[in-house]
Amino acid sequence: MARASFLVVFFLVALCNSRAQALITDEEQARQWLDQYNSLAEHYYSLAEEANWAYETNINPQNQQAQVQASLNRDKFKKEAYDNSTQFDVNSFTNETVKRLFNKMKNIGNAGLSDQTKLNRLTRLLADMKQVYSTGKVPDGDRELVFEPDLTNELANSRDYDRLQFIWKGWRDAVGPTLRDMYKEYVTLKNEAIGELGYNDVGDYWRSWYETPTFEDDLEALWQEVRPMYLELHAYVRRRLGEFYGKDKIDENDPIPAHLLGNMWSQQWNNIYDLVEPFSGKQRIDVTSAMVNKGWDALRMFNESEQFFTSLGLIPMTPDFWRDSMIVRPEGREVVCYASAWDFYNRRDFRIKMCTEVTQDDLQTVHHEMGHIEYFLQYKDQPVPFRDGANPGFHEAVGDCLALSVSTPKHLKEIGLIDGVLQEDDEADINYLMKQALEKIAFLPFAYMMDQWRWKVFDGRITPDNMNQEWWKLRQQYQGIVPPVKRDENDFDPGCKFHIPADVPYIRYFVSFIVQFQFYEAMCDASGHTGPLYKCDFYRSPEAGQLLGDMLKLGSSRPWPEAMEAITGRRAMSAAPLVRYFEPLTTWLRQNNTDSGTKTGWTRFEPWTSSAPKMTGSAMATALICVLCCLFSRLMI
Ligand code: X8Z
Ligand code: ZN
Repeated sequence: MARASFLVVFFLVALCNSRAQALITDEEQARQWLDQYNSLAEHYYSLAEEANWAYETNINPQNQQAQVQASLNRDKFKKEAYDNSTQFDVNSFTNETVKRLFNKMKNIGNAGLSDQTKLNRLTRLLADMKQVYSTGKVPDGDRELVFEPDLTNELANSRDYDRLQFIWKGWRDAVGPTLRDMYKEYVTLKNEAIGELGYNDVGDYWRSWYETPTFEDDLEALWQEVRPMYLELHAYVRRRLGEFYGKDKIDENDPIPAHLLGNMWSQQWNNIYDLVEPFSGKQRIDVTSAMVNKGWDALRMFNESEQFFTSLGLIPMTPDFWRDSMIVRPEGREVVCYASAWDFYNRRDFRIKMCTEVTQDDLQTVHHEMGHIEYFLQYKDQPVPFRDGANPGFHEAVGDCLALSVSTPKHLKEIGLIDGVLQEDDEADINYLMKQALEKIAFLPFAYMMDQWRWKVFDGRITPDNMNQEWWKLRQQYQGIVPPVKRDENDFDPGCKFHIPADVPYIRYFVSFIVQFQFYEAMCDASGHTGPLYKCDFYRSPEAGQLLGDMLKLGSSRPWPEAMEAITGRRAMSAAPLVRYFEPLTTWLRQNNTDSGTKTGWTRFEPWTSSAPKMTGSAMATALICVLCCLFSRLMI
């Protein structure tokens, strides 16, 4: 604490000295100021992260209070630093890096809120929303189901229509209504904070991180490019689900009921691979049971992941990482289970927090999180404002890119999760690509619509009294899904997805799922891979590792197209590698849908109602006759 007050005084004195003067043009003075800023930023950021870690790994009122206080201290520092940075005449500077550092300093987020009472309230609200989400439970007889692992597992594994519906609705009842009013207040306060920074609204601020004037148009173009693949996949899955659950439950022209896709938000569908497998009787490509049978545990999964990173010559996890990370759900205390990776901004301390289960899904997530840590490690010596992804999508893409290599049957065999001789024929390939598509292609419209919804909430196109209805309109429009039970405005279904109450923007994942295939293709080329892209495993390729590592080291010191160029040789985001990867499956799906007379797309529905059985033809005819009779009898009178 003594150190903290000393630093505050030191910092303020240094800055106040310059306050009375005209704008400072001396670049050397600016550099010194930045150095000083950097060590203070490390100090306040790491204290805030420590307190946040303590809270999220042990939710209780004392830890929440300490977390809120540390966050407010950091915000106070950020605001003062930003205010004082305006003493410099940044436009007169010649050094691009110095200029960029000063510009990054404007990104102070909630700290922009000058009314302290409101900032306190917003900070508390954020902690409370996370708590509501993380401690939500679904009563089930004499049990209480927690989200991870109970609800996640049931959604993934149950094939009972009614049980799935119970779980799906139960989770939404458990947290949605409580979060609804909190979220409205959050939107108002957060917009006010961001407004003070000169942005139109929070969405405008979040999008600014991509430094791309045409960002929204670029995203729409990418979506239009991949949408035809999604429509083929959607139509195929809908038909197979109809065959399994019955045509009365899933009509061939309708959106799919949201609870049948193996995931609480229907965001990734790989858990229902068994229901939609193209060719039966082939080698198993779902390795969850192999992991369990071979006695894998969370530590083994983390070790395997690190081994993959180091095989590329990338940086291993640190001793502190292994000592301080939380990799399984602890007993006897509430925690935020949602997986996350943490940079404590002291160049030493990096951790993962995850309630790992022994499943293939979680093995993917372990790689995902370790990808974040690898980025942290690579850019740790950059100044604090540059300790970030080239853009947020890049950060999300690193671990997933490596996992594309890990998930190849070739690699799974290498690490002992597939036994016997590898089956390599066209049917086995289509099965594999289907599994990948259920994870990667199914995700794209979800990742796109999440922030379409939020941007509209923040800029007022969606008003507080129609948040849920508009959510379901977008869910139907992009994903072609409908709720299995009636929804109304007392529900708050967006709040039942972690990133919404947790204040984490989501478009980063859409970007990630596009660019990870660009990174993957570049690394495959560097490793000397030839043949179909989806067969590439760049395990033990120092060339692939070097290419990635060089890009990660840049952090956010350069605009992202330069980072993209460093790894792929091209500056733009492109869906071409993803389209190439899935090409054999896309062709197969088109053919299969045509041959089976399966139509793509869906007819409109009242999305805020439900997918409950519809009026049959005869009921419709009876209703029509009644109306006509009624009209006729009126005319007669
Ligand atoms: O939230 C995550 C990571 C943490 S950054 C586990 N992901 C998104 C999600 O689960 O919704 C990874 C993929 C998409
Ligand atoms: Zn992530």
